[in-house]
Amino acid sequence: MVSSGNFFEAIQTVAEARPTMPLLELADGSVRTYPQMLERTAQLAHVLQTLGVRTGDRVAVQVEKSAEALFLYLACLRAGAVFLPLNTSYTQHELDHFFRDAEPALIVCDPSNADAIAARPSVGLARVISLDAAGGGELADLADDADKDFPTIAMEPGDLASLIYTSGTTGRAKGAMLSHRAIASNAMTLRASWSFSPDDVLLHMLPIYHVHGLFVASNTAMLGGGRMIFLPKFDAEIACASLPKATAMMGVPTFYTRLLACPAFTAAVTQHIRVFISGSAPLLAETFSRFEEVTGHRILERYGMTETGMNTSNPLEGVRKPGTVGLPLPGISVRVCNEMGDPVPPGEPGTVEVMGPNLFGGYWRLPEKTGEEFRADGFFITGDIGRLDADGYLEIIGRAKDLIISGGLNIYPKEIETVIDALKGVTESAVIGVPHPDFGEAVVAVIAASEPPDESAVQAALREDLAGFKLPKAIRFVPELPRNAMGKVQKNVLRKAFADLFTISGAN
Ligand code: MLC
Ligand code: AMP
Repeated sequence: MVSSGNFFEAIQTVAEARPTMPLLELADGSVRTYPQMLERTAQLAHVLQTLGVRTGDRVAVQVEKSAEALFLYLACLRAGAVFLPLNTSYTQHELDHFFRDAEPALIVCDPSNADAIAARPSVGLARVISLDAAGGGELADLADDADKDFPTIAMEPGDLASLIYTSGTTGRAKGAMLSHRAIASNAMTLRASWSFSPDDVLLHMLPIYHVHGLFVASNTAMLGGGRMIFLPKFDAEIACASLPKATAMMGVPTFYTRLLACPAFTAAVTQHIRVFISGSAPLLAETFSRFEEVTGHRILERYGMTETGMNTSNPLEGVRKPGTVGLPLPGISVRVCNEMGDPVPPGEPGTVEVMGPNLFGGYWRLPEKTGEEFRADGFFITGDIGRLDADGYLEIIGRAKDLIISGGLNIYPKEIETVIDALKGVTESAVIGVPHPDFGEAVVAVIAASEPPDESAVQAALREDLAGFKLPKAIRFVPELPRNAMGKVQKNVLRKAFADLFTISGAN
């Protein structure tokens, strides 16, 4: 019985009804059962309390994916703490902002980074503790000695469960405040819409530091009472070997294009799969068609974002339209509006706006920014440009925000431009996304320079400050950047000029 607003209680209820069932099957073949999850999250929750983490305190976590890492997320919910996951490729420089802004009480990181992180002034009063890729380390050692029972902390539905940073157009990441209600409602909606049940085995190869792998995949599978083949990262050959044991897979479009390019990927390996789900970036209609030709499966595409969880989905039963992200999920309102916030007729493009119990509670300590992103009637302005067809299916056709999505990871050009512009000899730069056969979009830096620096010097400067996935896949030097009459850099002109930089033929 769910007795408070704590989302963990919903998972606990499922787990208690499955006293012997496996929850995770790991890369080494070992299994973690639902009861083991309950015991381990209890132990970890005790450790959190012992380390001084109180209700509402942030726990920042930058660790490799493992069963223990998933259990740490659940333990944070259980203990009423706020889970703050961080991409494992963030540099120390990037981490400073998260630590300063979120002021975590505890930072959990890989042992190889622990000393360096503890020495950062940005850490403030936070305690730093290690957890390694194998699920060992100081945190695990402390947990081993802790009690295996823990009374889950009662929470209000509106209380903060997780703080997930999403980059901003200004170059500063903003923390999206996600309540227990938002996470719970989205997980329950997805479980029901995609019919996740105890019979399901989800092939889970996504990172768990983002909404997709954490809330969409893990929460939905756990609420369904099924199990996950829980692997550290995506690898097409390993996916092909694992698919015959699975019933469902979730991934970003790059997973699907890489599968199609893998010789071991055939219809036979997919025959027990009931649904392939794609999201986080546009799935090209040609990938959808190729996938159907090879396997007979029509990939189910859905659409969401960190601030909202999932908003729309193509139906499990019924027509899945390629090139669309489907229909609004139950309980969620989706509209397409002009700049004034007035809905436009079907077929016309506009900004996608959403409202529902899935919405975040605003940006951490940024009330003004939060206010700018909401309409007076409570709809959230996503920054995506879309259009609704006559049947109510949503098509995402562009973005109003200056954002690149590469392999499902968001990259804000401003962050990269700031580093490049500071380099000697550089007049200014424009960072754009261009089509790429593997990543969907690739980062390209266009640099106007009086004395162009070496490409390697540009890359080295970027690597010093920024995570590897943000680095340009190509750099081009130009005499000057194109500008419109208002003096604004015309990134659309640059995108057109460099559209064929990475040949699209041969994709898939
Ligand atoms: C890694 N690299 C990338 C990259 N991932 N470059 C551009 N875009 C990416 N996405 C770079 C690394 O920096 C490194 O460069 C090199 O590629 C090899 O790194 P790797 O870790 O071995 O890469 P690989 O395993 O191939 O990873 C690619 C990937 C991964 C697509 C499998 O990025 C991935 O799992 N993406 C999923 C992201 C995700 O979960 N998104 C959901 C966000 S939530 P170098 O130079 O250092 O060698 C969201 C909401 C929603 O958007 O709707 O779901
Ligand atoms: P994030 O901030 O990482 O949560 O990324 C959210 C953004 O990813 C959305 O605002 C969209 O721009 C994009 N996105 C997610 N799913 C899809 C999809 N199926 N098709 C197109 N774009 C998507």
